[in-house]
Amino acid sequence: MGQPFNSEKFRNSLVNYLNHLGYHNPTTSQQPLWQAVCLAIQDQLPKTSPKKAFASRHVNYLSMEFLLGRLTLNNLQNLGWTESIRNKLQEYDVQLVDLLECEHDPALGNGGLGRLAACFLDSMASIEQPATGYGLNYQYGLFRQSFTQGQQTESADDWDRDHYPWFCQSPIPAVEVGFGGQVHSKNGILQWIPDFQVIGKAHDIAIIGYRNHHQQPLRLWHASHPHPFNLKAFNLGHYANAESNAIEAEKITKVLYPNDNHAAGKRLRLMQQYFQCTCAITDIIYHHRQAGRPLAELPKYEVIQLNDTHPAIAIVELLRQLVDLYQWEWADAWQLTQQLFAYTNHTLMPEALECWDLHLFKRLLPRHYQLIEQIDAWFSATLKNHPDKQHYKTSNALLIKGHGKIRMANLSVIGSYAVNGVAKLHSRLVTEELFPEYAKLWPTKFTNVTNGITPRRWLLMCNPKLAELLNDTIGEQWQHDLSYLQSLENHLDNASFLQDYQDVKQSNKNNLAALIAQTTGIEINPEAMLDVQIKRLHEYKRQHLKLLHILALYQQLKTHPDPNLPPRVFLFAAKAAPGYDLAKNIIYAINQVAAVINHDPAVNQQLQIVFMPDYRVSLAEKIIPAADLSEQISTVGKEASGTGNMKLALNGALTVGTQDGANIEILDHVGAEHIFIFGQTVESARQLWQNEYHPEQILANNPQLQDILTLLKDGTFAQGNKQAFKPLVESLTTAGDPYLVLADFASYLDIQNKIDVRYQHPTTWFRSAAINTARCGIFSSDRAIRDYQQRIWLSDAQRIKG
Ligand code: B1N
Repeated sequence: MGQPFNSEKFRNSLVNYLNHLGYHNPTTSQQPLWQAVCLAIQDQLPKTSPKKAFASRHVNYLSMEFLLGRLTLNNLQNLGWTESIRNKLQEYDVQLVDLLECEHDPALGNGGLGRLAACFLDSMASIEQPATGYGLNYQYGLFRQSFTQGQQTESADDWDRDHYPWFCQSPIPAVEVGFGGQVHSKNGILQWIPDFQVIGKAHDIAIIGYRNHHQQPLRLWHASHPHPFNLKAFNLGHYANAESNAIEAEKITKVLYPNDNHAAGKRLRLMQQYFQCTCAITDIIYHHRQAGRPLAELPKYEVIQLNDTHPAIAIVELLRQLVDLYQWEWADAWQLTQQLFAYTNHTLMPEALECWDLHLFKRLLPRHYQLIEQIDAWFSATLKNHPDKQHYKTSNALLIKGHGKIRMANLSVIGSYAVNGVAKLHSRLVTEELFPEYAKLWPTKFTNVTNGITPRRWLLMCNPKLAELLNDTIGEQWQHDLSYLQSLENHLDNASFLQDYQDVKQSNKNNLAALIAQTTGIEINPEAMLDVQIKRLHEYKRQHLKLLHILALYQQLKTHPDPNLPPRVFLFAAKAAPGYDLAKNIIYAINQVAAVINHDPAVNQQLQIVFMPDYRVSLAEKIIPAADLSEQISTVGKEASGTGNMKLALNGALTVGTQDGANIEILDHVGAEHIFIFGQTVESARQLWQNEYHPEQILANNPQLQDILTLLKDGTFAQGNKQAFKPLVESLTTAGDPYLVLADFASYLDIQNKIDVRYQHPTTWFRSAAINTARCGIFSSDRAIRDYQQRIWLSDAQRIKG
């Protein structure tokens, strides 16, 4: 049920807001009109949600990233007001679709991890799991990307947070956050006197549940300085110091670090983390006490879910507040802390596992450093009677003084009562490879919760034609419970349903073709197979393996034209971290190859390549409904889960993928006939890594591969410049490439040939596509949240181990 919409009230608010913004009629320029419409919608939202009896504790979801994407249509849809607003605007000759384009994506995240947090907020509000999201209100989100002669150029993503209309009033007290300074002992009591203070102010966005009159906050903190500058320092004559502290405060929430699966190790990042954690912990304790509850009952009512280790300092901050501010005994405080936190691990990649430099940490957070030493000592003490004590200590301590490091993953495991990975394979590797000793010490701590995606944004909203076909075929129940998609199985032999399904896909492809023409100038063949790889650019995701496939086809068509090869459009969209040179070289190579192939009449009827710039949520929403083939070709064991794979499969793209992350579970659900799996297994890859991987031998035995690499080396795609793609080519062959690209090359080409054959039979292809939709209901984030409830968030007695 949607909420009642008051058309008269909406009209009045709209006119008021426009007047306020200095405009006098609704047909005014689109940007202020969009703002006024959103504000007028907000006016009708109830200020509080009805109280209900809840099955599990209140969840505090701590994440450095929330990749929300545009909220306007999402909110309208969840409220059930889309049609009312569309009609109302038409009275003024304004089209809702045009207005929606005014919203810049709030891009406060890098990729999968941040987007997962946003899907979880939607699901928690929709299934009424009480929750607050805690994050940072960055002034600049993930950089915007454009291409200059094929090379990535970055620019600042100013999303104009000060005028974003979906922020709402939050009557939350500001928080003081200290940095630096010293710890003094006064009458036996330790006192941390920070060097400087920063003020955290809460900015709330209401997360609106799906048609349930329910909403709850995403609380984003904004850092500012308490005074124009540090008056004390100023009065003492330390002018430069006073000024620099003030500037530093503003810097904390200036910009999102643009790294995905990589820890930068920078001081400012540590400041961001601590700032966020202190604001969140202070707020959680404040509300708990406001409700008249004793601190000791925190774990009875609250749980704190850590979205990877980025907010792990919250563990130490809670301990500090209990010991220093509330004068708890250390042991009691530590016991309570361990009952409150749960940690989700999202990566096994060594370069993404955060380790803080001990000296940096100690200078910025001297009191927290002492507490970490105490936690470390506590951990050693728990091993007192362990037969393998020494080994356990050295491989699992959170402080490694010899290397001057603090390991945040170790802190997270030790400080939490539950630890989960994000897909079955990943969770297995978390216990077998990342934390084998902890898993032996505390076997019940570890569990799996496979990721999910919200079907509201990733089907209902982004693919309205498919949603309508589903409504007509199986009714609307799937919108509330995605497992109802199973009932599509009854229609798979119905030729007219399959034709409609195919027509929906074609219509989505036509729309995307128009957008591609508009943004890149490339006229794609909308009838061709649309083969998409859309995700962050990273060697482990292997966009360069896709490039090798394209070059193989190019080479083949140049030497042996084959009119039977079905035409394909290869669509890439990906941002590379600004400091990741090899990733940028891969982007450059794809763009250069595209420029040549798209203009070569010998091949461009069958091969077209498009690299759409500035991949973001709102672009994904346009690509996913149109895709035929979903590339999920990461090196096995490296992609913790993936969530793009789920979005594409749900929208009827067939997957070509390795046995990695959640691909394996997609395979389990859709069945081997309806997915294309290739490449190494975790076990065979493990052997290659151990001793046997020699890419130069693979190359020596494969003339086709030699020809392809020659094309990249002889200047064919770079106006004669033989060095243009040197970093890329060298990564494939020298020093035994850890991403095993050449090891999977032959089997990748092989499976791609099978895909070409299958695509030539549209009835079988689209039947498989519809089967993917029917069988992917399990990947709803509503299901994931229910798994969290049962396996992690319920009280200890009620928990079901996954
Ligand atoms: O988290 C997603 C998974 O689906 C992906 O497989 C995984 O790669 C992704 C440091 C990360 N893991 N780690 C990060 C992001 C930012 C950063 O600064 C690491 N992202 C993932 C959701 O589970």
